[in-house]
Amino acid sequence: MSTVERVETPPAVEAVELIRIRMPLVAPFRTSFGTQTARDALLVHVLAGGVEGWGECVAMEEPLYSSEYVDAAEHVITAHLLPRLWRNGPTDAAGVATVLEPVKGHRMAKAALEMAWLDAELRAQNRSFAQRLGAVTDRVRSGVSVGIMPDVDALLDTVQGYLDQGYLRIKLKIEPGWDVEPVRAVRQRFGDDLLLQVDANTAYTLADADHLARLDEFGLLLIEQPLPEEEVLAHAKLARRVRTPICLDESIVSAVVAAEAIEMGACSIVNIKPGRVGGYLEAVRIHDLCRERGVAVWCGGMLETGIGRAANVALAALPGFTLPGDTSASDRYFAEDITPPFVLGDDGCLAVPQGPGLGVDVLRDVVDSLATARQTVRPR
Ligand code: SMG
Ligand code: MG
Repeated sequence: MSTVERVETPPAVEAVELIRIRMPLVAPFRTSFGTQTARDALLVHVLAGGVEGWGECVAMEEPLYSSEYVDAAEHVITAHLLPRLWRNGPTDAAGVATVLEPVKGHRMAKAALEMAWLDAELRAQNRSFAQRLGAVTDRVRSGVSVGIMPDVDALLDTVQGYLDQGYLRIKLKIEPGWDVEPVRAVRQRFGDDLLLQVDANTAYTLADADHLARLDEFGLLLIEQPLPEEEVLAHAKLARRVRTPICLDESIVSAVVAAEAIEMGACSIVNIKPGRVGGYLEAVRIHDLCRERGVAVWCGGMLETGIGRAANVALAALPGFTLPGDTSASDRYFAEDITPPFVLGDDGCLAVPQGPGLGVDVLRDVVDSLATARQTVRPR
């Protein structure tokens, strides 16, 4: 069982710096809900008794992946979450979620704070995220998520490029009108051994079940989140009409929902994203319950900077993460990252950071050069 324990004396956080950065993506990334050309990320930098901690909020610029978006996350952090944490007095990282529990939703905002608290606490204890979360390996297998392309030729070129780099699994973004044909083309070109899966980001309805069943002939690892977030039961009905395993992403917002979705038969695989579920400690709980039930999990991605990537890679080193994740190398996203870059090894893996806390140095000059706004919040 993974360790989610408390410390004796939590460091008192005396200031929280909220930094917004804008990082251009190396290529536009199109999904069923829109096209992104830059990552507008919110960083949380806490100072606590001589140690610092970093967190990253994965909310996007617009509320299109889910209801959260970065301006709202920053607002709820300053207006509601930090005031509760200050009022409570020193809180260890495992207590952050409990203190913030009365505030409904806003899981990505809560997760960013818990992450920064965890980083500070672990740096003070000279322990790594990997140790704290329960990692059992020091390298994690990397897949890559491939956006919707203008045409099939462009898609095949892009997939070829990623395979040449050594990625071990390809995920194709799909939507109505861009599904069976691109999947067929990739399968035909790269063969049956390619680990291949698709992600619809909620773009279909249960009425599309027969159409989605046409993907069955391509031997996909999974179909990720074909139906809307709230339609968990509909996913269970769909799962009975397609042979390809259903994996849930957007729908799984907590360990409770994960347990119910599995019991309902709505998914046989879970994409774990710590931001979506309120933090790394809840992510570990979902990992644990999936493992108990024999449900495979893999680590999702939200176009994280090196800060979020460091923690994701540590999480993906837990034993239940049996499928390659959307934990790609830094250069898949950015020309310049805000930590030393994560580089894909010859084995198609990323190395799990081993140093204290996140185990990566934040390049403060790069952060400053990308910053679009910042504010410092202190207890009153
Ligand atoms: O970080 O490599 C990444 C992105 C992986 O496809 C990815 N994420 O639904 O799983 C998903 C999407 C959400 C973000 S799309 C902008
Ligand atoms: Mg997804």
